[in-house]
Amino acid sequence: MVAIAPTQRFFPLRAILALAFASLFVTPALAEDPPLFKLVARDGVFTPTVIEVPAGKRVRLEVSNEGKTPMEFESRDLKQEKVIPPGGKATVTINAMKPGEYRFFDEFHEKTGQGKLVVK
Ligand SMILES: [Cu+2]
Repeated sequence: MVAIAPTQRFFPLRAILALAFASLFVTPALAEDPPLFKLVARDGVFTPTVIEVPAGKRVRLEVSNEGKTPMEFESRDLKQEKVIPPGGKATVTINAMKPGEYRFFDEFHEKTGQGKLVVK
């Protein structure tokens, strides 16, 4: 049997706690997600219909389908296409864009489901 001095015995736990505490202050820069913008679709009605996002930056768009029917978030300008069931949501990442207006629509409710992304 090897006698362990109290200081030695307690050091590992203290070291682990110190490391855990220190890790709270480390900013994981690489894990940072692009800013998130939210869009709600409800059976052919987008809320809001216009979303302003910064130019030259990747952004994420969270589309929630709060309607009773499936919707398809689609944008030829943004090269996106995603079917979202009622009650579902999807997040699409949009690459850095030049200033301008980019149309999107709900392909399953195209008459009324229209909106645009204003990049500036
Ligand atoms: Cu489509």
